[in-house]
This record gives sequence, C-alpha cells and structure tokens, in this order.
Amino acid sequence: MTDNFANDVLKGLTAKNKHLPSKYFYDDNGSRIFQEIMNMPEYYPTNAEFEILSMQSKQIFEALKFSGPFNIVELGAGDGFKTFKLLEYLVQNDVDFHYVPIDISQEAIDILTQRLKEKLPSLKIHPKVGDYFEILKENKQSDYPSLLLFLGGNIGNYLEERAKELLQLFNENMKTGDKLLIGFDLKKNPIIIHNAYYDKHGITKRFNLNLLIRINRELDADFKIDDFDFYCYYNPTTGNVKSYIVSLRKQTVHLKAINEVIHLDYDELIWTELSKKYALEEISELANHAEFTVENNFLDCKHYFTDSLWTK
Ligand code: AVJ
Repeated sequence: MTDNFANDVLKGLTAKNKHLPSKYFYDDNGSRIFQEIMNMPEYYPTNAEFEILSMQSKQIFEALKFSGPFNIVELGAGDGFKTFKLLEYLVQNDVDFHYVPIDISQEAIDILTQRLKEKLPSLKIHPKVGDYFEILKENKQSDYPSLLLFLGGNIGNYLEERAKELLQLFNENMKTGDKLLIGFDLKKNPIIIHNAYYDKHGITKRFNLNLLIRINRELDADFKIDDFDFYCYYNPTTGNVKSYIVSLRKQTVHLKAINEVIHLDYDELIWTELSKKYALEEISELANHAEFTVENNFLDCKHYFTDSLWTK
C-alpha cells in the first residue's frame, strides 16, 4: 500500500501540472473531516440521498422486480448510515435478502456490522473487507440475483474515461438481470454547488490540506501547511468542480522516505479532486455505454441528486 501511495504522490508532484489522487484523502483524519463535511448544512448531497432512501425505499424495492431471494452488495459501505433506511424497510417487510457490505477499511466494516446487528437483529449480513472486484467475482457465482449499491456520488470523482471503465468492470462482474443502484450528484444552481465545496467554514480546505499532512507523515516530508491555501470552482457548462491546493510561496519540499525533492512555484496549483455533476441525459449515456438499461431515476424533492437504477 505504502509503495503505491509513494509512487502516486511522486508521479503527481513531478508532473508538469501537479496533481494528487483524491482517493488518498481518506486516512483516519481525512475520514473524520469528511464526516464534518457531511454535517455542514451547505453539503447537500448527503441529505438529498438520505431523503431518497428514506422516502422511496418501497418504490426502489418494487422497481427491482426480483421475485425471490436476492443479494444486496454495497461497494464502499463506509458507516452505512444512508443504506440503513433501505435495509430497515426491507427487513420490516419480511423481504428475503442477504446484505453484503464491502469496504477497504476493517474498522468501518466492524462498526457498521455492530450497529446493524443491534438495530436490525434479523438482517442477514455478510461483511467483506477487500478488493471490490474479487468479491464481485465470487458473488457472480451466487444462485440469486444481486442489487449492487454504489452510493454517495463517488462516481463523480472519476474522469469520464475512468468512470466508463469502472462501470464496464461492474457490468462484467454482474449476471444478466442484476441491478445497479448508483448515486449521481446533479447539475443545479451553481451557487448551491459553490457553497457546498468552497465552504465558508474552511472544512473542505482542511480536508484538502490534510493530504499534505498525510504525505508528511507517511513519506517523512516537510510540507509547511501554512504555506498552502485551497481553491475550488464549479464550471456549470461541464459540470466539473475542480479542487486545488495553492502554493503561497516559491518553495522546496523534501520527501525523505523516498529521497526526492519537489519544487513549487509561487501560486503553483496542485489539482486534488474532480467532483463531476451530471445531467440526466449524461447518466443514460454512461449507462448505455457500459451496456446497462436505465430503469428509473429516484430524485430527492429538490432534484439535487439521483439514485439511478440500472439493469444488466
Ligand atoms: C465523497 C466523492 C462524494 O465529491 O462530493 C466532499 C467528496 N470532496 N467535499 C464529493 C468531497 C469535497 C465527495 N464524495
């Protein structure tokens, strides 16, 4: 793991246009800061998706049209807060299903399992820690159909080509008739998006700068955090939110663990994240490209977010 991190960081920081992968935001500190982001009133996606799964569980279940037992496989289950509403509905209505949450964090999976066992004692839960595709491959052998969950709008972090590849991989690891429920943040009034990402509390700034703290710790580097700022902007035409770390001085950073030196110019940018916002037409294009059929879009009442239900 450390090797990959070191390689990716070095590759990104020595590129002509510097960049760092947003997947590295989520160390223990980063995950905690992300919780703070989700608790900000301005960060609407969490509330929107929570509303969808609270208010429309019945409609989602009916749209699956599964006649017998099935599996629900959740990719990146995290603490499972949103999914709870869907699981609760199914358990209360005696639906026959097995829940397979997958996450790379053992800790997250333990917490989730513990909570669900308390709150929904009759839920059949089979937690897995590890690589999504290994586990999906196993699941493909199941006698029962599956609903895959990829919630939270994580697809927005992928460049178009990468998103297409990921969805094709999902497709290859599904059986004909299996379903995918996937969250997309929608294009909307740009001011709302701006306020969610360029937040006045500075929490998203801390979330980004934490990546430098992580590099300091894991690669024995000497980033001076106060010499960096955060900037992000939304382009309503493309739907892209792009986030950057800004170097406030011309400076040199040592990555001692890998014996490398990085030079940063005054005002130089390090691109850290893409959070793409979609139009419904773009979502169908993505689905069709990966050989899925869009069955339904479940939107919140403000039309900020959709959980899109696809069939292989
Ligand atoms: C967890 C990827 C859905 O892009 O909205 C929140 C992460 N970044 N604020 C997103 C994030 C800045 C979030 N996702």
